[in-house]
Amino acid sequence: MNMSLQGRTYVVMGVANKRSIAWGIAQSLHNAGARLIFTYAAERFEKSVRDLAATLEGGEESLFYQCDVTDDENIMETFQQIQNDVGVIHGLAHCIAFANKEELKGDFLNTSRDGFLTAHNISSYSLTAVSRAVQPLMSEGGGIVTLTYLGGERVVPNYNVMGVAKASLDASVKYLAESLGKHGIRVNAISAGPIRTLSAKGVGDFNSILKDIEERAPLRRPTTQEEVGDTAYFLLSDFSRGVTGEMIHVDSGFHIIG
Ligand code: NDP
Ligand code: KAL
Repeated sequence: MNMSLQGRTYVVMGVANKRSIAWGIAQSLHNAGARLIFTYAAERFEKSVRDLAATLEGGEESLFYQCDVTDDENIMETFQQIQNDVGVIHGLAHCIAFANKEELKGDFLNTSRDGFLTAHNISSYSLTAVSRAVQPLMSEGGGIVTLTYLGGERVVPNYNVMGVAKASLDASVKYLAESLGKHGIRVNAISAGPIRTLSAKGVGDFNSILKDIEERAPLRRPTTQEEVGDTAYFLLSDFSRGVTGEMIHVDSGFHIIG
């Protein structure tokens, strides 16, 4: 078996800028020879995504589509267009989450109905919606990977409604793995340690969270985009062909510490 992804095409959803975890995944897949398709939600990020892809050798072959995961019609049109343009897809990386800023501080008890639904809609349900849309394109089988965080398994201060949405996402991974297994499609999650991205900006006390990782995580260092990217590459390659419904922590081992 070889680790090359030459001749394969992957959809990467959620590159906002060069710090995005999705960008780390895109780089790892690209280095393995994959052809990439990028989707972005906000038009304001289109240029950023295109400019980044252009920095990849042969990146001019990449394709770009606008896809807002709150809009079922937009999702269907996007994957219909991808099917028309490229035909078969071998995998997808879902790197999308959102909660209103005001829900990401203070007491979880004060979570509003609207805030709860928004977080779950974008951060959890979107995986099911996108998996359903991509399934017909994955006619040769393949992998779907999503990104989760420890705050879905334990209470992490300020993560609040996003933790509940991640718990729902984590359960969705298992149910989707069962639904899609018969089609040769595997569904897995990577639980990443804290990485300073645009989403992480301005929420919580990121510095003290990182300090804690550096002091207490078994590897005594923060998680990098590249580490997550390479694990996504593994999960989207044939080397993980027996793995589905799984969550792999790429977090310097922090999750084992009590
Ligand atoms: P980024 O801010 O780089 O990426 C978040 C992405 O979510 C953006 O590209 C954004 O696109 C996209 N998004 C938000 N709303 C929508 C929508 N309605 N439709 C489509 N896309 C949308 O942050 P990260 O790289 O940190 O986040 C990626 C994933 O990693 C998230 O699931 C996050 O929870 C997870 N994660 C992050 C960790 C970290 O420490 N950074 C740790 C563990 C998990 P746009 O800007 O175009 O709206
Ligand atoms: C405990 C941690 C500290 C931070 C607390 C909450 C983090 C929640 C993540 C969530 C995705 C952040 C947002 O939705 C931010 C949003 O309200 C405002 N930002 C934006 O709209 C920007 C412009 C766009 C690009 O962002 C999105 N998401 O669309 C958690 C830390 C330690 C780990 C993290 C950051 C986990 C995670 O899930 O991201």
